[in-house]
Amino acid sequence: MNEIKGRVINVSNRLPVLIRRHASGTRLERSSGGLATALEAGWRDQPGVWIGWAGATPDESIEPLLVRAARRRSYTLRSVALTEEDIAKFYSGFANEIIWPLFHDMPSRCNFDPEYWATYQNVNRKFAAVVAETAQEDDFVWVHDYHLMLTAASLRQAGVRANMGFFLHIPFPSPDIFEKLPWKQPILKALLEFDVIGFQGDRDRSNFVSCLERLLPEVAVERGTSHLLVGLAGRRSVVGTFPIGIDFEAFEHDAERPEIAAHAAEIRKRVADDVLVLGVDRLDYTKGIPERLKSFRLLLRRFPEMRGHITLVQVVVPSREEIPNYKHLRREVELLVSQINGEFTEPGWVPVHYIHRNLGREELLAYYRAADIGLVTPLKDGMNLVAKEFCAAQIDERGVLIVSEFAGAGPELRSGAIIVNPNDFSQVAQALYDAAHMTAEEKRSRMRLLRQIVKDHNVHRWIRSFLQAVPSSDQVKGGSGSASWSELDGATVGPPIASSFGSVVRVDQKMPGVALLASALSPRTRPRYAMGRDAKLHLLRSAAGED
Ligand code: ADQ
Repeated sequence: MNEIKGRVINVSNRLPVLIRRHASGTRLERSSGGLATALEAGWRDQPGVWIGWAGATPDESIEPLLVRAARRRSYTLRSVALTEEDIAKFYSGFANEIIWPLFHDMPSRCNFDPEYWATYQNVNRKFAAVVAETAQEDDFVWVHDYHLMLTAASLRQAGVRANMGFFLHIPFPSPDIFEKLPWKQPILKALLEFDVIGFQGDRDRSNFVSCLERLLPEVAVERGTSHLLVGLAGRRSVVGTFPIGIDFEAFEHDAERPEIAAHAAEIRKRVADDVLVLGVDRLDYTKGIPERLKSFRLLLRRFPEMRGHITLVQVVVPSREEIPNYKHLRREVELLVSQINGEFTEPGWVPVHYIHRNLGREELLAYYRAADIGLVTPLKDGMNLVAKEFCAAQIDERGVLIVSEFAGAGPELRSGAIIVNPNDFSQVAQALYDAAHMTAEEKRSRMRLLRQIVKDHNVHRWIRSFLQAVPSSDQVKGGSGSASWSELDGATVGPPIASSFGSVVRVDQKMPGVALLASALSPRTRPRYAMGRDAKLHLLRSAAGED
């Protein structure tokens, strides 16, 4: 990260802290959700600025609270003032009633209200105004997620010259879905104002490029084997794949603490010898919670011998409760839980334990440690960090991970996890049955492999690889002496290229799009993974290189 000459300015809809007003006064809380969890962990000890909404309508009490929160951090916090109307039409409206469902392939859930679009543009300008006040030319402005797709365009108009990157934490849809968006061209054009555009997976990146080719035929796309280079109206953007990770070491370290072990033992005592299946999600219709419950019900109907011997603990954190789709979901989930419990409960055994609240980190880790099966079955998900957290906390290597093929984590973890289609209840029920009957040896080899993958592809590597993809200003703006596109791409064919930060960038062959920083002085063995039919860990080959 020290390759960036100036500071990194993170910009996201929410700050990592949230100001909540209660009858008794104003309180600081941690923001929930995957983006805040990952970025907070990755950004610990890094200097810079984090710009975002503080979660409350602005007044004079906000600034002192943010100064206090920044004292325990290495970066400063700057808030963007949003009105209640902004929150309703930009956050709940455009971001979460249009982009969120559309990008998760659920267009029938969209509410294409034109007023939302006007507010979305306006709020993106508000964010850009705070960034413009803060950013200097040497800084790197890193904008996160679908709430802020227009900020680079506003910043360019305001004459800001800093390099800018954008990372989409959620999936990018195929052209047939994306083109339903009434504002598709302006959004694509605005995204191309960023110097680097990053996606969670290759499927997302390829969907984005297909949308460009269909909707903006004047765009030139050069395909390398790693990043793509996209040009429009004299500007060039690097387009890459950067799968997000977690702070593995921190999860592992905390999971080892004696009080977590004691708490996990307490949870296990409550379920006796039952197989403990764990689901942990924000209460969101993309996470496939009703489908998961139906699969569990099918398991109990199809395999009566499992009754009394398997328990599902489903933890949900309340989310976006002001949006109608989410209110209905809560009712649907709670009805299903009570139907399943009504159908199967016996003296001493309740099949589904339902927890509707935000768990503290200790409690969450204790559940991860206590569980025999992590059941992560979103209908569509950019990555899904719960799958990775579960593996990191499985220090006893006892657990089995079942993960959806439609989560970004699916392709990444397929060599050690059981991969399922969450819409195929029968397949999920069978996967649960198989996981419950897996030998201890197979579980251990699978979990060891998963933990190695999650450890290697951690959040620090994610940040490094994104920042290494940032081209120099000359390269992007195409000034005299600028690099050719194939040089910018860092293609695997031909010699390695010098990155803008004076390092040498190569491409990770296993995860195209992830750039590796090669250093002749500090070679490190990087294992390649594959799970054989006998579920033993095989190290296929090693490659020298430092990420
Ligand atoms: P999210 O949709 O929020 O993130 P996810 O990646 O699973 O989804 O992260 C959820 C986070 O919330 C996890 O860190 C988890 O521990 C925490 N969490 C969930 N339920 C909880 C509970 N009841 N109590 C406490 N904590 C809970 C978005 C995208 C994802 C992408 C991330 C990061 O939708 O696809 O992986 O950003 O890029």
